[in-house]
Amino acid sequence: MASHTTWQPPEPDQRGFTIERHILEGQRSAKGATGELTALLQQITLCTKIIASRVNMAGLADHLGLTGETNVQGEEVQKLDELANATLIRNLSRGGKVCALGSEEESEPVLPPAGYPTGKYVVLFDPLDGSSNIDVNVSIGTIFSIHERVSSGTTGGTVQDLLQAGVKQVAAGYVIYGSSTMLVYTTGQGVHGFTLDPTVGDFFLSHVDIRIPTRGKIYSVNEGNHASWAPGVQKWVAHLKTPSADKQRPYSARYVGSLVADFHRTLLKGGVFAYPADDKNANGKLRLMYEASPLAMIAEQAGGAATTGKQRILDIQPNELHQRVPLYIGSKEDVEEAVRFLEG
Ligand code: AFP
Repeated sequence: MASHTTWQPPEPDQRGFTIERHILEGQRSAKGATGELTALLQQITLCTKIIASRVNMAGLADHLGLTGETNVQGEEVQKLDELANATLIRNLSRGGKVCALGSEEESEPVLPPAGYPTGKYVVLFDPLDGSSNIDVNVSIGTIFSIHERVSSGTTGGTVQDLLQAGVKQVAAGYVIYGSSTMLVYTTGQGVHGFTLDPTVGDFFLSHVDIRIPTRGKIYSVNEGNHASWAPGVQKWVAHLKTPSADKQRPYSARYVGSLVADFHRTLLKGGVFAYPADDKNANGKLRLMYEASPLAMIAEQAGGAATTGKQRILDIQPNELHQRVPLYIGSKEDVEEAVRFLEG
């Protein structure tokens, strides 16, 4: 029987670690570290704290909106999306640690403005994933992925710096703006989760070395698309719903419609999230660089797996910034089982 306990309370000596302290400890144990990645992660953390505070206010304004103050409807949601994007771009492009940025909201790479220093990293991000959920107060998130630049030179980077396979990521993470705000990240040394204490304004270590169960009991997929899935996908989902003698099935269905929220639950409880290809979206809906690849690094670092059904997500060499991929991600055994059904 698979264990469903995925994280332990912090060791006594780690209790009370702020995220800054945790990042610095990681730097101390990394041979040859210059502190640049540490500084970049700190810049990203600051951005997400700013976004978290705006997201929380949007919820409040939406609530007030019911009494006649309609300032957080449609247009405002759009503003929040833009605000998250602008916050990340403004802070990271001027912070001296990147040579280029890629945003789900921008068609082209964003370079540091003239006169600002460049650094050896690139960051790709989805500033506010699941943003259509803002107006109904459902969890949303920010996802980020960090690579080292591959182009030579000390000025702005190129699109080739952004178009790297996920296996080359040096760090990846996400922030979920939910019932509490949590930041989960990896630099390739396990996956760690921090909870924002809004009264202090800082993230504190709450989930040490998260391990995803090898098998779960939850599947997460938009079943409204059932009719346009390939037969293998339909058979797989039907299988998950069919009771088994060992009581492992039927699985429970959970689908928020915010990838960060669905992934976060999958990471902690196990199971599988999928956004398959379908008749409308031949390559699925989710973006490789801003969604699939960073979450795949986290899943693998936690002992899970991520695939398109045919290929490991982290092995895909992207050929365009906004490339889409089918995604099956979560507990190793659940993902492997999905692949067996897809292969027929
Ligand atoms: P929005 O940012 O437009 O809400 O899209 C969210 C998302 O990219 C991802 O977070 C969800 O997993 C997925 O789309 C949901 O898509 P469906 O609404 O087609 O199920």
